[in-house]
Amino acid sequence: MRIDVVTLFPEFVQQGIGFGVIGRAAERGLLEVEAWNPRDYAEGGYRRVDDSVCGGGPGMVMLIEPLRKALAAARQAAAGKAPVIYLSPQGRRLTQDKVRQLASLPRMILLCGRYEGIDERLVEREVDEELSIGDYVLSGGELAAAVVIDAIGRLQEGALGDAQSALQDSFSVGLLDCPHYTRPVGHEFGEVPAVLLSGDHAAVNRWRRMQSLGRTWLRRPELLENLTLGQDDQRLLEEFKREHKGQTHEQDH
Ligand code: 9WO
Repeated sequence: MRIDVVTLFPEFVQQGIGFGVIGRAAERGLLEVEAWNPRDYAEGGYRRVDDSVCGGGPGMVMLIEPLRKALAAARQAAAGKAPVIYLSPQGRRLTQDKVRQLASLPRMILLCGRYEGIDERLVEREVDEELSIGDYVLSGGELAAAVVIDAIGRLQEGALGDAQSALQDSFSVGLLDCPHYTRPVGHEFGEVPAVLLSGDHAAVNRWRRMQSLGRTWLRRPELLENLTLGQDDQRLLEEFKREHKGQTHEQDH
C-alpha cells in the first residue's frame, strides 16, 4: 500500500513509521509513505501557507492554493485512484472496521491541517472523507495521520509475524483483549493465573474468552450491546460476573 501525506511537517509523519512492526513493513516495501509539503508549493519570498480568518477572530487558516498544488503533486506521484482523507475532529470516528476497509485500498492521501484548519472550500472540492481518531483537539493532523498509518500498516499482509495476530486483535471480534502474563510465574506482584500453566488448551481458551467478555462488560459495556452473545459466551460472562460480585460497570470517575 502507498500512503501520501500532505503536511507542513513531513518529518513528524515519517518519524511515526520508523520503528517496530511498521518500520519493518516499510523496509520490506509492504508500506510506502511519502510526504508532500504545501510550503514547497507556496508563492513569494515568504512562501505563505496561511492567512487570517474571514469574519475575524484569532488564529490562521491554511490557504487553498498551496494545499491544492501539494494534493495535485501527491495524486500524480503514483498511479491509481486515491481517496483524500482529511484528519480533523469534525470527521467521522475511526473504528477498527474502518481501519480494515482502508487497509484493503492500494493507496490513499492523508491531509493534515494546522492552525485553525483549512479553508472549507478546499474540503468541499478536494476531500473525499473527513476522519477523526477521537474526541480531542490536537495542534495538527500529523499525529492523527501517524495513528491511521500505524493501524493500517500493521494489517498489511505479512506485516505481523504471526498471521493470526491481527485476527486475535482487541476489537477484531468486538471485544476487549484478555490480560497477558509472562515469566516469572511467581513474582512479588503476584502469581500468574494457574489455568494458564495447566497445559489444558481448551481451559486456557475458555478463560481468555471469559476475561475478554468480562473486561468488556466492566469497562466498555456499550460494546457488548452491539453483539449477540452465543449461549457459551453468555455462560462465561455470567461466571465472570459471579466471580466479580460487588464489581459493576465502571462508573465515570
Ligand atoms: C483549533 C481551535 C482553536 C480554538 C477553538 C477551536 C479550535 N479548533 C481547532 C482545531 O480543530 N484545529 C485543528 C488542528 C484544525 C485541523 C488540524 N488540527 C487538528 C486535527 N487537531 N486535532 C485534529 C484531529 C484529527 C483527527 N482526530 C482527532 C483530532
